[in-house]
Amino acid sequence: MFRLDGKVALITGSTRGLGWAMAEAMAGQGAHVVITGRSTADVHDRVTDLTGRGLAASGRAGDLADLDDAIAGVGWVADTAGRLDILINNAGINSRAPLGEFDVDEWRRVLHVNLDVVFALSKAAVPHMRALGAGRIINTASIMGTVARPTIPAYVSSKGGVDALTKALAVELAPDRITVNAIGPGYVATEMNTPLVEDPEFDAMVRSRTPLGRWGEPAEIAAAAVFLASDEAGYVTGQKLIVDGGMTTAL
Ligand code: GCO
Repeated sequence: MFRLDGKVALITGSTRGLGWAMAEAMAGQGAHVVITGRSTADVHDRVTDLTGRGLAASGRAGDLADLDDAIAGVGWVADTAGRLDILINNAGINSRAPLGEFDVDEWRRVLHVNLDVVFALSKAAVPHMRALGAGRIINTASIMGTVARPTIPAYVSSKGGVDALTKALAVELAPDRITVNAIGPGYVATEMNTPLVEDPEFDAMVRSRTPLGRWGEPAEIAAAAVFLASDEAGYVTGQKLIVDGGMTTAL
């Protein structure tokens, strides 16, 4: 079960953090994974790491701020890998500041990467998936959007938008047998969260507010992505699979 042999998976933001964990896991399940990120060197190193283990991988560097290039990248994957079965809209950024210091330009930057890009790449991927008669779109959402905390208004709003977009695309693309789902990570020890992990008070808050009493591991989020990408998840669509150690369940 949960094999991905013969599938091509494009994973945005996959040179590190959750995206890299997803790439490793999905390549390990037989997929050809396409690594993307801003650093040409990092993309090359990650592809070499996977192919060195006998796994199928290729890569393309690019900055999602350049939407036209990002959209072109979707076509590049289908052209070079021969097909596109799975799109994981994982790339995301966070920005943290008290509201009075939170500029509209920063708001727009976060919303662009975390939401505009998800819409644009999903739209670009659909024709390639329709040609195959099926597809998987998986969005890295968050527990934010379900819940919120101070100082991250753009992140919370963008991830709430991802939740809504996931539902909108799920109902529109179901006739094409393209499922659209989201993964809602809780607090995972990734590079984006390093400032939080290294803050003793925040670390203690996460551990005390999480029934399982610890931060999540990237591999635990990757396992959810493998499931949602698999044939076995063919009847799951429009959902957000929250992987948070029970945090949003507990009072
Ligand atoms: C923060 C964190 C969170 C986590 C995660 C929770 O500033 O509170 O960055 O947003 O990264 O997204 O799901």
